[in-house]
Amino acid sequence: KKTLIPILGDQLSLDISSLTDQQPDTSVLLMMEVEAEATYVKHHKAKIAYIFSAMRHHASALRERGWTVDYVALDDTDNSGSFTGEVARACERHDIESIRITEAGEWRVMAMIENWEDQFDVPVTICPDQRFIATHQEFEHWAEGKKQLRMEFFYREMRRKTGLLLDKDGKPEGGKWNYDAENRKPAKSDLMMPQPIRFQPDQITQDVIDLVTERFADHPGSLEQFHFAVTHEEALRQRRKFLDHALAQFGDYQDAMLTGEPFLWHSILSPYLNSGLLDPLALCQEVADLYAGGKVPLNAAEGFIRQIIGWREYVRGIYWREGPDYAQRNFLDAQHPLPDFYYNGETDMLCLSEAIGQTLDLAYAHHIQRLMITGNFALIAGIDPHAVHEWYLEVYADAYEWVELPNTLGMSQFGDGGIIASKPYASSGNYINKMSDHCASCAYDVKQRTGDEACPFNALYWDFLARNEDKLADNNRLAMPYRTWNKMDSDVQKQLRASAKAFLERL
Ligand code: FAD
Ligand code: DLZ
Ligand code: SF4
Repeated sequence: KKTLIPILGDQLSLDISSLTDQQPDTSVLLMMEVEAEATYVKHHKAKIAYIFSAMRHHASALRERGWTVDYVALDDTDNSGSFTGEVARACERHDIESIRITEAGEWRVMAMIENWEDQFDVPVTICPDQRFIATHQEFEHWAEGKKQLRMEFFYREMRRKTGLLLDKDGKPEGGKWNYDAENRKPAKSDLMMPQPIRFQPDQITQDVIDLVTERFADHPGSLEQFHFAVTHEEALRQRRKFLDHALAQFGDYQDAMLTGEPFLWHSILSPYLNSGLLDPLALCQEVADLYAGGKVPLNAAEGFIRQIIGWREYVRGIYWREGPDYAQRNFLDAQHPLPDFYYNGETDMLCLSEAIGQTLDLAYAHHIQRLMITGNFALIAGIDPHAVHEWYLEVYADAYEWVELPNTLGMSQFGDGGIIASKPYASSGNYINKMSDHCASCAYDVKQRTGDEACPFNALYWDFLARNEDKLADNNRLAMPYRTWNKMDSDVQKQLRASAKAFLERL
C-alpha cells in the first residue's frame, strides 16, 4: 500500500512539506498537466510552457533523488483534464491507502482537495506550505483587532521574525526600517544595464513549446522570445546574475521605466519564487549578507528584502484572510469592459503599448509598469476590476491567484475599498513623465489636459476623482487633489469631464 503525493505546478520545491518524513518505497508522487488548470483563465502561452517545462524537469530531479513519480502529460491518452480526475485515475493505477498534499495556493484548488477524502474514501493530509515566512495563524494573530492592516507594520514583524537586517540589539540596520524615500530615481538609458540570462530551450522545453503552440493557439502572448529558467540550477544562475550585477542599483531605479528596456535592475525571479524553484528566505539571507559584506547599499538590500518578506507575505495573508469572495469585490462599482488593446498592444499611448507589448512578448512587466501604467489606466478609466484581475492572472508568468488578486484588485484597482492601499494608485500623465522617458516619444502631449492631443491620463485622472467623489472625498490622503479639483474653474472641470467621457466612449 502506498501514499499518493500529488505535487502541483507551483510546488516545485525539492523539500516541499508533503514530502517531509515520507519514504520513496511507500510513496507515489503524482504530477499532472491538466487542461482545466491551463484554461480556467486563458494563461499566456509562455506561462503554460514555463510551468509544464519546469514540472517535467522537476519530475526528473525528484526521480534522481529516488522518488517514484507518476507523470501525466497533457497529451497522454485518457488524461481526464482535471486534478480531481487525475487523482481518481492514480488511485486506480496504484494501491493507495492515503493521500498527502501541501496546501494549494488558491481557494479554487483548496476546495477540490477538501472533497477528496469523501470522494476517494481514503484519509487526506493537507500539509502547511512552509515556503512562506508567516504562517496563516501568525498573519491572523497580527491582523486581529486592527483597524488598518498596513504592510509596513507587518513587514517589521517579519524583520523581527527572520532577523534580517537587524543589528545585534534587534534594531533595524542604519536606524530606519524603510529606505523607500531613496528609491525613486528616474533612469537614463545605460549600455551597462544588466540583462537577465536568456536560457535556450532544451529538448524538453522545445517539446512543451510545440505542445502549447498546438493546444493553446487562442491564448494570449507569444512563445518566440521564451527565455525562462526551467530547472533549479538555471533559476540559481539567474539569482546569481541578479545578486552580482543588478541588486546594487535595484533600490535607486525600482520605480523607473525606459522605452525598450523591459527589465532594468529588477530581479526577474518571481516565476521561480512562486513555483518553487527558488527559496525566498535563502534569497533574502544572501541579500542581507551582501549588505553586511559591503557589496550592496542598504537602500537596495532593504528595498529588495521588503518586497519579499513584506509585500509578498502580506498579500498572501490578505488573500487567505479575506476569503473566496474577495475576487468579486468592486468598491468603486467600475463597469467598463477591458479594452482590446490589453490583448494586442495596439494603442498610441506609448506607455501602455510598451508595457503591454513586452507583456505579450515576455509574460513579464516590472512592478511599476503593472501598478502605474496598466493598473493605473484601468483604474482611472473605470474598467471592471474582475476583468482586470483575469487579465493579470493570464498574462504574467508569475501569476497565481494568492499573489496576483490582492495586488490587482486590492492594491491597483482599489476594489476592496482600501484594505491594502491607503489611497487609490491613480495618477495623471505627470507621474509617468517623471518616472519614464515614454512621454517624449508619445503621440500625445503630457502637458495638455484637454483636446485631441492631450495625454488621456490627464482628463481621466480628474474624471476619476470627480466620478468617485462620494466614495473617496473623505480619504485624507486625497485631500490635496480634491482641493485642487474643487478650486478649478467650473468650465475647466466641465472640459476635463467631457474630454474623459469622449475618450471613454471611443475606447
Ligand atoms: P523585483 O522587482 O525584482 O522584486 C523582487 C521580488 O519581490 C519579486 O520577485 C517578488 O517575489 C517580490 N515582490 C515585489 N513586489 C511584490 C508585490 N507587490 N507582491 C508580491 N511580491 C512582490 N507578483 C507576483 O509574483 N505575481 C503576480 O501575479 C503579481 N501580480 C501583480 C499585479 C499587479 C497589478 C501589481 C501592481 C503587482 C503584481 N505583482 C505580482 C508584484 C510585482 O509586480 C512582481 O512581483 C514583480 O514585478 C516581479 O518581477 P521581479 O521578479 O523582477 O521583481
Ligand atoms: C497555472 C498552472 C497551469 C497553467 N497548469 C498546471 C497544470 O497543468 N498542472 C499543475 O499541477 N499546475 C498547473 N498550474 C498551476 C496550478 O494552477 C496551481 O498549482 C494552482 O494555482 C494552485 O495554486
Ligand atoms: Fe503615456 Fe500620456 Fe506619456 Fe503618452 S503622454 S506616454 S499616454 S503618460
